[in-house]
Amino acid sequence: MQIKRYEVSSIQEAMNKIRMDLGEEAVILSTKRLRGGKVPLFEVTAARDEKEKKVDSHKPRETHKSGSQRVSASAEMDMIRNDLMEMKSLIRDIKREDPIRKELSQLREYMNNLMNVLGHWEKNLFPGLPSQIYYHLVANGISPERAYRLVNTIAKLDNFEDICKSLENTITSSIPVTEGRKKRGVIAFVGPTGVGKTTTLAKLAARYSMNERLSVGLISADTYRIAAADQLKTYAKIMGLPIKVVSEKGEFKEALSSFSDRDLIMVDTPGKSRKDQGYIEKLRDFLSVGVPVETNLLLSLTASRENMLEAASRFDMVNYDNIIFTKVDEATGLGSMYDVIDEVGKPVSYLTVGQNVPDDIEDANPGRIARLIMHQS
Ligand SMILES: Nc1nc2c(ncn2[C@@H]2O[C@H](COP(=O)(O)OP(=O)(O)OP(=O)(O)O)[C@@H](O)[C@H]2O)c(=O)[nH]1
Ligand SMILES: [Mg+2]
Repeated sequence: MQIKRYEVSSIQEAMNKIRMDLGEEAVILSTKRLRGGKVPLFEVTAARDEKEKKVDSHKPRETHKSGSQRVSASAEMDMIRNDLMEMKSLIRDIKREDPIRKELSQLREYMNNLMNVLGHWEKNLFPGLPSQIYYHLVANGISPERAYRLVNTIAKLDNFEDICKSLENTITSSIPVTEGRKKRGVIAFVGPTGVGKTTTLAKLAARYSMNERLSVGLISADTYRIAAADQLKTYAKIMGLPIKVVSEKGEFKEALSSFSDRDLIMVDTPGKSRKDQGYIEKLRDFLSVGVPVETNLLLSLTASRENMLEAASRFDMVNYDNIIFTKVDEATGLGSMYDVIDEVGKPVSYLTVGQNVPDDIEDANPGRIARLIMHQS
């Protein structure tokens, strides 16, 4: 075996040198980013197996050519994988201090997906058209496991568009949505910080009170942060709706009975960090007031799939009835909705699609959700 080491400023430069020195049969043994220096520098080690070359040279020309292409493709794959590893470790290093943690974790998840795709690619799980569909689904944010499962359900069709259409129908029939909008009673909005609870409540309050002419009362239980309730108070004032601010369960019960003449009572709850021990238990206890409370869990699609799944499982304890996906307009990788819906099994009640109150909200519709999952729009 002939082994050579190169110091290069780009992976492409390494590939060119390796091809020239060692030929197409060469394989990459390792790539390493050298630290220090003003320009990026990589150390690439490549090798060529002399024995294999001799044997190959006796094979017919055509076979030898396709063998070389395969080795070269696998060498490039090694390069890509090493690059991704390198990027992942760099991200891990800076993640500890960096304020843009969320974006980095999304980037890391994206790279994990890529790694998975490369893994499946190498194993050649789906040759031909199904593999294109598989990459399409994973690139859209569906987890590799669920993409694999979906690809296994596809009918024997022979073009990409037809297969996508058929998968879209399969997904449409698997999306549960809330049947019949609530016109009376108590509706609460729960979820992680900043997902859009207060804004979504305001959009729906406007819709119910103005379009459907229902009498609506608002309750803000968000007294954790200074002036947190002011946001909802402002909306209430604009819409001419009564509002009560409550900080504990007794006050909440009183507020509910003072609104007993109202068709609909909408309750805003505070978002709290997941590090806040006991918060979900307190929330569950707070919402157990002896009257049915329809609870909506809000999940922002700008969060990673893992974050959404983690939040869905954390809020399980409050036994929420519906999911509202927020920030459709800002998110990429909307396929992650498929994982959440499939995992959680609760109906989706609304999608929110922007910051404008009251317009940027839509009733959940299975066909629309399936299109977002498959085509992102
Ligand atoms: N792009 C976009 N932004 C949204 C959407 N819904 C809410 N927002 C924005 O998200 C930010 C947070 O919204 P809030 O309604 O305050 O979120 P919250 O869940 O009540 O936040 P906390 O009470 O702090 O936990 C605001 O800037 C909203 O305008 C949406 O559908 N799309
Ligand atoms: Mg809020």
